[in-house]
Amino acid sequence: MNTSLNRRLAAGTVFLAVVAGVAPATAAQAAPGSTGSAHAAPSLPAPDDAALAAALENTRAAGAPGAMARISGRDGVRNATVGVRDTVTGAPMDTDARFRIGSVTKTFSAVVLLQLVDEKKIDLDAPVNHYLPGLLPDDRITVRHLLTHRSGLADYTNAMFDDTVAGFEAVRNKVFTYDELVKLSLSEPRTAEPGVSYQYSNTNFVVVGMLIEQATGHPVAEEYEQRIIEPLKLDHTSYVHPDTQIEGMHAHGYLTPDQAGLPLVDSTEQTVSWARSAGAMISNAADLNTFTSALVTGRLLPAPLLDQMLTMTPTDATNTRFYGLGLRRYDLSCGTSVYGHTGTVQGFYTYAFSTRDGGRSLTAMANTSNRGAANSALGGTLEAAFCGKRPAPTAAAATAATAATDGAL
Ligand code: REY
Repeated sequence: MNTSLNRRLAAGTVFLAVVAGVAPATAAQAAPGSTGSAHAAPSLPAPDDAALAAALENTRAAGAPGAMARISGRDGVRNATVGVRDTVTGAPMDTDARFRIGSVTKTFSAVVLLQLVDEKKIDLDAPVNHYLPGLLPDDRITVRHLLTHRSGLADYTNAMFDDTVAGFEAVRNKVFTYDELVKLSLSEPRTAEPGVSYQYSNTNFVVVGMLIEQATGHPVAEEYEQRIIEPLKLDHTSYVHPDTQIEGMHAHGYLTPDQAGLPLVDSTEQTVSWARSAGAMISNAADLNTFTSALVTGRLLPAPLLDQMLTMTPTDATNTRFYGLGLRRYDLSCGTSVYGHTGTVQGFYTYAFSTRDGGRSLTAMANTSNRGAANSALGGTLEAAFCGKRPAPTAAAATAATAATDGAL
């Protein structure tokens, strides 16, 4: 292994490559069709390479072994990386690397479910118990409540991962049935009456997986494959539950223990059975950009169902974060709205978002988790990619820059 490369990587050098020619971005972002309550979008600022590099550097400085971002769209493709995808071999982070996308899986599950709605196999406003008799303790919980995180079903993963490393090791090789996961949720009090409030819960998308399997008679893997992966030629995307490996060139994921000073845990290999249809997919940045842009441009769903998916309610008091049906909307500082999902699975943070017209998409990934500052810093790639804005330097980045300079002397 090239040790000077490693040293540069360790010092946080950001590698940035603009693959295609970049024309000034002037295209208005608004697209035909409903955007829920999104306001009219201004013209889209050009991405800022220095800002993208700074966001990744902040992520590394906050403790991620590596991070990457890929912007795709009508302005060309930009790739940026920092750090390593494997701390043992020192292999540099690579924008082609595959990784665990966590809850970006929810958007795939929502697309499949909405296709089944289109095929009249499922009604969005029917009770879940109509399709899965007796599964839930409340007949008022509808399919739409699941997709909007308004069922009130507790998220069993909070208790499961209360102790981060012990919780992870206890389930790393475990295979859960859907029923077992639902039972875990139902052993806790429900968080709200059906429909009343947004409460993010993995349980909702576990039940979505059950609905897909019940309505089609096939495993979700087959439905993802035939309805999304094959039509969009997402050659690096897979759902291999309960296999534990990530095939092909991939990033290793590093889980941060709760107690400071303990070594990172290589969490790359796991069944992700604790999440199944709520979070077990594997993909890469190019495929996720293809997926989010195809979704918003109507290549996966007919307009009425895409409109349903894009009908959003706020998830917090900032009025900049929204959730539709298995889809997030973030309103960025420059007035641009972007649509997609975030993911957190042990060792990996992901952001996968596209403008409403699909003209620009971003996927960003850091191979760390249980490290909130790194996740926030990685979120800075959204402002860089869609607003051309540089994040404020973080205290961690300033310290790391000083250390890197000292080391070079
Ligand atoms: C599960 C715990 C996070 C992650 C989760 N992910 O619900 C779904 C998502 C699939 O939204 C773990 N945190 C971590 C802890 C906290 O263990 N004690 O950060 O790796 O993507």
